[in-house]
Amino acid sequence: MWSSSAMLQYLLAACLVSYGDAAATQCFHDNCYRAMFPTASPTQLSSATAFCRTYTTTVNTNTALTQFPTRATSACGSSPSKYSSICSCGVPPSPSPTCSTDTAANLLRNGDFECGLSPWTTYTIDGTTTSTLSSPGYNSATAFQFTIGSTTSSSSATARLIQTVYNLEPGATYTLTFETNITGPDAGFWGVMINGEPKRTVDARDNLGPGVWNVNSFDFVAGVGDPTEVKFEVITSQPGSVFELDKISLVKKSI
Ligand SMILES: [Ca+2]
Repeated sequence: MWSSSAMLQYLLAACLVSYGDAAATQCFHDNCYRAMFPTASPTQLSSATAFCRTYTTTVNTNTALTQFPTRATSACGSSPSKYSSICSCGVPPSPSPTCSTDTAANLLRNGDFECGLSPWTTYTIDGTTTSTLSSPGYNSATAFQFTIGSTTSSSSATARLIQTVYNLEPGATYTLTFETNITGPDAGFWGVMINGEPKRTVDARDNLGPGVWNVNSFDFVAGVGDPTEVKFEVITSQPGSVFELDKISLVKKSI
């Protein structure tokens, strides 16, 4: 059984330990970025997104391209590489394809795993833990599943599921909602991190208990960095246990 002190230890340890994940590209909200992606203006944000999706997001050295948004040229100049850099940092991902049932407000893509795994990425601590798309999901065809192989530690993550989101508004409150299903009362727990900060643990015994779907959610305030990493971690010492996730959404909270 996982005591509350074990989970507290996880939260405290996670505050201090860098997991060595590949860091997301560092993006700075300088004057050029703010001119391109004004968070207070959905219309201008939309036009910047449209521009960036037709413009390469790698460094573009074609100086003949001059279709830069006029409002941005005073802050960004006319260097193609500057626009490539800003676009690669700031352009929101494409909307979820039609296979997904995600709501339009969901800032995560394919949060219901009805479109496969992408753009989620996985990490496992050794070669014995596997990730699959399982069926059925929570009120749907498909969920995400880790099946735990051998475990080497009960205090560090065995497996992780990660997605990066863009253009959260610094200082605004967001709600992360997710469904969990963990086999066995002593299997362990999911830990959830936002940009490396532990925010929530969900133990197999929490809510309705193990072997059934449980809905979880919490609010957090977005920081100034962009992009934002959303990470789910499995903390377990029980080989053979199964940890599922489904219907994950990240939505800006209305005031
Ligand atoms: Ca699903």
